[in-house]
Amino acid sequence: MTAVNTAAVNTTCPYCGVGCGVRAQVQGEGVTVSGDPQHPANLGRLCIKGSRLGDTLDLSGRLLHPMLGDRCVSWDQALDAAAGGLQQVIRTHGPQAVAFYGSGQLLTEDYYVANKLMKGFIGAGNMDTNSRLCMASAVAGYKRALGADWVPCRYRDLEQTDLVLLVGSNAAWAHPVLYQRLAEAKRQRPQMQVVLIDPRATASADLADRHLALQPGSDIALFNGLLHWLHQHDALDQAFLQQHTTGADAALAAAAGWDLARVSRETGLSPDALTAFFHQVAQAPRMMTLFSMGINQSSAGTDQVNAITNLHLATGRINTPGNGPFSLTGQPNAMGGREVGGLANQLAAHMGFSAEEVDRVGRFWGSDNVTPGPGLNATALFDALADGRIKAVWIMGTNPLVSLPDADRARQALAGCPLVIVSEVMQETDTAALAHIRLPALAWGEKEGTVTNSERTISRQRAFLPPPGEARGDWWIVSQVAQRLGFGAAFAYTHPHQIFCEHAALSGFENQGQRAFDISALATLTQEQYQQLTPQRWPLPALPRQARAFWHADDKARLLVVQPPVLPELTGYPLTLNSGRIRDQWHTMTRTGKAAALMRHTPEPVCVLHPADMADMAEGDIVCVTSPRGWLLARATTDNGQLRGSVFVPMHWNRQFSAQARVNALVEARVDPVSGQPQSKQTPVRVARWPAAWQGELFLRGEGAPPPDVGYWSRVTQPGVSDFILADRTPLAEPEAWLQALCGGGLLLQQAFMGAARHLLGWRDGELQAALYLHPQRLPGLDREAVVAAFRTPPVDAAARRALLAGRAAGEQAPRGAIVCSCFGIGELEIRRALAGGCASVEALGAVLKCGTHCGSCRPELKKLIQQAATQPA
Ligand SMILES: Nc1nc2c(c(=O)[nH]1)N[C@H]1C(S)=C(S)[C@@H](COP(=O)(O)OP(=O)(O)OC[C@H]3O[C@@H](n4cnc5c(=O)[nH]c(N)nc54)[C@H](O)[C@@H]3O)O[C@H]1N2
Ligand SMILES: Nc1nc2c(c(=O)[nH]1)N[C@H]1C(S)=C(S)[C@@H](COP(=O)(O)OP(=O)(O)OC[C@H]3O[C@@H](n4cnc5c(=O)[nH]c(N)nc54)[C@H](O)[C@@H]3O)O[C@H]1N2
Ligand code: SF4
Ligand SMILES: [Mo]
Repeated sequence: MTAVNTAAVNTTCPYCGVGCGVRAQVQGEGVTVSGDPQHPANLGRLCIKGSRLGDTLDLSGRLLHPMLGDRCVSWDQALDAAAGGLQQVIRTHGPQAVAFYGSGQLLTEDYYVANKLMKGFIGAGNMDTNSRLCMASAVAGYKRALGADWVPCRYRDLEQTDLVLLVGSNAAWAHPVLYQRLAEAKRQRPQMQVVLIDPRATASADLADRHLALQPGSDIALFNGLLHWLHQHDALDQAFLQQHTTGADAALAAAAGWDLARVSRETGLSPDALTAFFHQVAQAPRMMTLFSMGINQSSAGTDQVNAITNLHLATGRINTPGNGPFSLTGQPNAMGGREVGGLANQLAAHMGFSAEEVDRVGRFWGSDNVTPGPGLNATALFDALADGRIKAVWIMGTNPLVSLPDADRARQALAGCPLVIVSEVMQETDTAALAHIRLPALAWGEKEGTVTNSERTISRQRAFLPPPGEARGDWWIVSQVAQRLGFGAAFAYTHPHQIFCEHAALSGFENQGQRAFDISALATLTQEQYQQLTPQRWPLPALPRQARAFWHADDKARLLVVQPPVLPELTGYPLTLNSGRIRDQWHTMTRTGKAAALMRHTPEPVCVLHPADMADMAEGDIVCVTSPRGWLLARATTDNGQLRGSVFVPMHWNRQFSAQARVNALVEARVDPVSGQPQSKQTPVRVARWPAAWQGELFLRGEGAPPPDVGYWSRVTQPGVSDFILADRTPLAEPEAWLQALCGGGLLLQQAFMGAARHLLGWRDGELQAALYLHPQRLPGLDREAVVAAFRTPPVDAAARRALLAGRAAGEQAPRGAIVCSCFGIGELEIRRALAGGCASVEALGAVLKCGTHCGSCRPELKKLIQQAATQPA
């Protein structure tokens, strides 16, 4: 790679909404990445995903040329085709037949241009984003309670609070740098209490003084019960309620139905546990509630958010240091999308669709075609694709055939759409496979623009790599299409700086302190100042404005009457499927799936069950999880921290990485009536053993080999090798012939029968071409890294060949086991040996093995292993 810049460049991490500052430097063929000590979000820290960014920048698999179908074409051809196709649909069927579906991972400048084109010039409201699956309920809840999409907290509040409720958030894995900051704050002030409210004992339980493993979907029961109890115990801030809120009487009257017995019944928590928690809340002088997808992704997500805001308003714990309801943003720029209006029910810059707002935005944009009303949100948009109302869709920076609920139906809907345009960085994704036109976008490290993190801080993403192939910034692509649609004058941008300044100006346009989002002070930045922009927290109005506590017209916040979700109960589907993140993968794996180091923690899709729910299944079995909508295959693993009756499956696996493991094939598109956000966390399912006739692992020389035709496969990323975990229901009759056929024949085979297992190595010209390890019932316990290394450096002596045939490393080297610490590649078995050798703390393990001493994300797992070693001595 050639650098555009060999000096260290300050940029922002493209993963989670913590929004860490990153310093990237091109050195030789690689890029070194470190935390930016000056950035207020992370003060130099990075988690494992951030530290491994350098591993995800290679160009393998990248979409580098515009494509029509499978043909590479010039930009002119592709842009003409996109614009011509859109124009034809608009002429024949009207603007309502067109939709854009974007992403919280686009840059603010990208979104702004797409939103302006769709809502301002094409003239329909159908511009939504994957934030609908993520932040929509938080946005709706904040708007209802506070009058604006206004996050009333910042990270440094964590150092000033007394009680932190982590609700539906596994921050240890999903917002790791923030979690480490919380851990540090607790080390400094051990009296600060942390309560985890999550059906599962996740890695975040590590920090918790109390874990409330409530029944899925029972958060409103808990918060209503708490509100009622505080009211009865005279622990509300009556003065604050009087002065700053309305709606308290109705909310308290509704909560009064939630006595301890009822709350206990609904949540599954004992009355003692509940009262202890209620006392804890009553006594804390300052309190923060950090919430994320366990709250938002519900058919009552908005009410759940408002159950939390009710609590903070009723106790006056908001708008002061160390207090407040804090929505942890998922994606790096979900907040930026909300600022530009990237949801179908927003127009732009925190404005909606009143006649006055439509007129104002129209005058600002110089368009008399601004959509007069909202458009279709994500699930409605796919409904409209299914029934043919939408005839052209442009998908940018999201992979909906993996991430949308009812994903198989979404696939059918997209397959039937006459014009599908996909802007992507990768050539093959589940969604891109159905595109008529694929447009190559610049990726992180190549693109320029801004993002806004969870605490409203706007930071620059900067390029340090040259544009590869013909890839272009998303803003450029959209502007080019807009110009071809005849809107040239409004889209004559040549640099993201111009877009940012226009966006900043719109935020202040006729604002007069009425709209929370105002960054008009940045509207006059020069290009040089934009290039040098340091992190800035909004609001940043050009004209001084009066500070406001809340954004409703009467300056008061609202308490709301909230109702728990109704969870579907279906005969034959006794378990609740919960889905979410694992530590080292990001969403649909298009980036993290490239890094072998990030695959070692969880190399294949898992289904986590409580031991009591295993029925006739055993740890390590392949299981089939079935809902009324669809099914998936994953490896069963048991965890005592899993709530009985509930199973957890990661959201990440997709058709590029596994045969049948998309969790959203099972999830029904039930949405919150206020926010339109789907209920991704509670799906009725059953789980049964998938009767594999054999299991095995196959290694083939060269990356990117197609998966073999078997019922279960899962791809494990490795350097230079295609590594598949396999299983099938029909026996593999002739493994030798099968392996020969996979490699085009001519292999010199070496094989061994190891008990019930059968191992085969295939050689050609002294080089290892293939390795196959088969077992009748279970996955052979291999040292994957040792096998992969043998493809690079063949074993030199007989002992080493024997070790390879056995699937082990040569010599005395003991196996490492599953990787726990990804930073230093330290495995579970190594850690267990160190524990047996006398290490008794995370610090001692760190001193001996280095594990847990870099990003800290594995520290909860280290503690768990220490506890296990203490309770079950070897
Ligand atoms: N490693 C990693 N980090 C990420 C991402 C990633 O893909 N990988 N994605 C980013 C994005 S976009 C997002 S949105 C965030 C999400 O961050 P989180 O919301 O923290 O992550 P999830 O794993 O989706 O879900 C959080 C927790 O909600 C719990 N939960 C499920 N049902 C309920 C319930 O009824 N009540 C309560 N109280 N809890 C429940 C789950 O058990 C789970 O532990 O992560 C961001 N960070
Ligand atoms: N069941 C279940 N479903 C869920 C969730 C869950 O917890 N459970 N979580 C939901 C949440 S919170 C989220 S945020 C979504 C995430 O779901 P998605 O948005 O579908 O996931 P990503 O893999 O992040 O998709 C981003 C795509 O954009 C591409 N890309 C990356 N950078 C760029 C760029 O600069 N430009 C362009 N044009 N493309 C780019 C990537 O290659 C990738 O294909 O999933 C949601 N779905
Ligand atoms: S915490 Fe989030 S923003 Fe920070 S380095 Fe990790 S993934 Fe990136
Ligand atoms: Mo998200």
